[in-house]
Amino acid sequence: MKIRYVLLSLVLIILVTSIATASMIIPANDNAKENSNAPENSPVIDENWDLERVDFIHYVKPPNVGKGGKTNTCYKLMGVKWNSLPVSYIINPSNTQGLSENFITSAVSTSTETWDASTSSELFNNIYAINYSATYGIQDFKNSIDFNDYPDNNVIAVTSVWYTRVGKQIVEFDQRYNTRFSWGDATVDPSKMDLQNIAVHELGHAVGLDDIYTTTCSSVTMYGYSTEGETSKRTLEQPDIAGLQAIYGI
Ligand SMILES: [Ca+2]
Ligand SMILES: [Ca+2]
Ligand SMILES: [Zn+2]
Repeated sequence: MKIRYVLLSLVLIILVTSIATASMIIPANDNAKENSNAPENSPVIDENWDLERVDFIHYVKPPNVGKGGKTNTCYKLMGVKWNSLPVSYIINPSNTQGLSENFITSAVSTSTETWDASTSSELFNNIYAINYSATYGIQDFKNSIDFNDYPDNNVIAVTSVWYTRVGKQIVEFDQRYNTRFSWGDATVDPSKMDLQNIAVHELGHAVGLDDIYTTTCSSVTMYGYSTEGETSKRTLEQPDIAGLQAIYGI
């Protein structure tokens, strides 16, 4: 996977620390291994804060998706969590597709509250910030969400999560929605990539849930593939809720 090599190269350039550590957070996803097209997560180590970073790449569904497989849970935990709640976030609504600020902030905040509604923990701050210069991918302890080009036609969105090596506390997430896709409300226009649908999925990573690639689990929100017109991820399925509650309580 090209991305992985780029990020690994970065690691090599920035520091000469052990690659062994870097590889330890690649999820041992047996189901994903069944599919040669399955994405791999790319860890990058930040030396200054003793943080680790993992990128979740959300792909368009490939023509031949996996073989399916056995799973008991249909959810997977990253093994990291926020200790300091609620999580505040910043939305940069700037986009070249004519999407209104209100449409974007509404879709994203509805998505954060979808997770909140399934645990008694207040995960996401009800109040979000809007900042037209917020940018994805900068480790600054600001949780930034933006719309911009991601140089891969198959990548719908990416969420980066930073957490402490010791204690496994999430300290930051950033998200980018790839403007190579045409975003919108798929209940109005099924040719669009539904923003709320993808946002709920991506925000699952922001709170500590991993992707699921098993086709028998394809109805869950944390299933790792999507297509235009899909809106089923707007609502959580029982395994998504079980995963969330395993981390943050009922
Ligand atoms: Ca909330
Ligand atoms: Ca950031
Ligand atoms: Zn994902």
